[in-house]
Amino acid sequence: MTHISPHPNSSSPSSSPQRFPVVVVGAGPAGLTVGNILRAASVDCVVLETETRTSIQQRPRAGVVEEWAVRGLEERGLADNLVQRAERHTVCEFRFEGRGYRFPYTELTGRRHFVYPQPLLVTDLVREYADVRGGDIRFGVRDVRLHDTDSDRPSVSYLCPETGERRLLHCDFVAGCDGARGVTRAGLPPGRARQARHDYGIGWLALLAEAPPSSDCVLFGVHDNGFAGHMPRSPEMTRYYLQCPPGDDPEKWPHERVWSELRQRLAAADAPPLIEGRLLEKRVLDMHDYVVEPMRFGRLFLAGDAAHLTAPIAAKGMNLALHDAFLLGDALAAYVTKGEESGLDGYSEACLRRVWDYQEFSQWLSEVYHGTASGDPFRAGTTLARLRRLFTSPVAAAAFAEQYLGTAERF
Ligand code: RFL
Repeated sequence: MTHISPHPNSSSPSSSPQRFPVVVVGAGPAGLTVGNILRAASVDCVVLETETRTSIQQRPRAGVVEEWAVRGLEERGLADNLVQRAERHTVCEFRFEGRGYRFPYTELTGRRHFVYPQPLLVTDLVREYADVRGGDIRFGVRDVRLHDTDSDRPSVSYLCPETGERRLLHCDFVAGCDGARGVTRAGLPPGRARQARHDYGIGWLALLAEAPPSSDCVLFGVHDNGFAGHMPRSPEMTRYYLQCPPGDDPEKWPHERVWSELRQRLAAADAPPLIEGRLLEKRVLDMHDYVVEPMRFGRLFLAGDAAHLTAPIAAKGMNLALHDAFLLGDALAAYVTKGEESGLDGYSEACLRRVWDYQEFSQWLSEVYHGTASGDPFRAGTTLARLRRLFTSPVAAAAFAEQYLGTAERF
């Protein structure tokens, strides 16, 4: 957090300040959902985004949306395309010791996963916010800074991409939705926030293949060479993951090596061969999680990856971002339109209960995925025991399904 300098230098505002009840920093799923909820309640806000509209609409990332999150979007008028176009998944499959084991989670719970690529969801949310609900969104902003967020008169400033001038926005609240590399978390006053972090000590090579899925469902390959994942994204696109050393160079993974490892790690008797395709994305993710507590500091509220990162092990990050955004958007709207404070007061605690539950599940699932390749025969033994339990104990299967789908009633 900085204070605006009264001197006429590069960081002083060069046009008259504007005023908004809420400034939202970041136009990812979290920020755009908050913005849409505010616009629907006729609350004025502005969304600041460092990238261009085209760039955020094309960034390939998540794909799995949990059913409760779809309902939450639907209730807020944000899920028309998703409900029409998303694929419904009812089963996933673990492959280990050369065999495939299908896990029919819908049969156990009645709930499904929706598969809808994040760029499509972001495209829908931007269109609804900017083109339908008439929301103010400023793309390509630079050097966003927060000021006086622990006072009753916070403000946010940024450099305008067209003129290079610093613009100042006064507001009542700042929604920090700028993801893992944003500025809002970094601007927290030292000593006011606790950041818990967990490093898995492994990497995943994240791949996006221009190839139809090779199975009707998500596949998890648990193999001595390391984990491999197969995630259908659309009839033409499939996301794959390969466990690799953290910090590995994607250039060490040419086309032939990628497909050879995928074939080995996803092998199962009687399974059809993988359908190969051009690799459109190839990047190494170092697996780690963090959680910032609390998620509120005075007039600054963090949401989504800005507040907590969940390695994509259990496909939870975007779902948590949406959960935060529902609570924050509703709470801000209730405060601004009706003066109700309870939503804002309870925001951090309500979000963090689900966040910690999902973090714990990711950690548990990580051991299932990575234990056999750890080189430690003890961990390999317990990993296989966890897997076998899922397919022999109905109680263990029901508990896994609940966590996998995020359906627990209370967290
Ligand atoms: P985002 O999506 O990162 O959006 C933040 C936005 O803020 C902008 N920004 C700034 N704007 C203004 N000022 C600044 N200083 C700014 N700094 C940054 C950024 O440009 C961006 O537009 O955060 P948000 O909204 O919290 O959403 C979080 C999700 O994007 C993330 O959790 C998921 O993508 C995680 N994730 C998955 N989540 C799931 O629920 N299901 C999945 O299947 C799933 N698969 C994945 C994933 C993440 C992946 N990667 C790349 C880590 C697969 C992958 C490969």
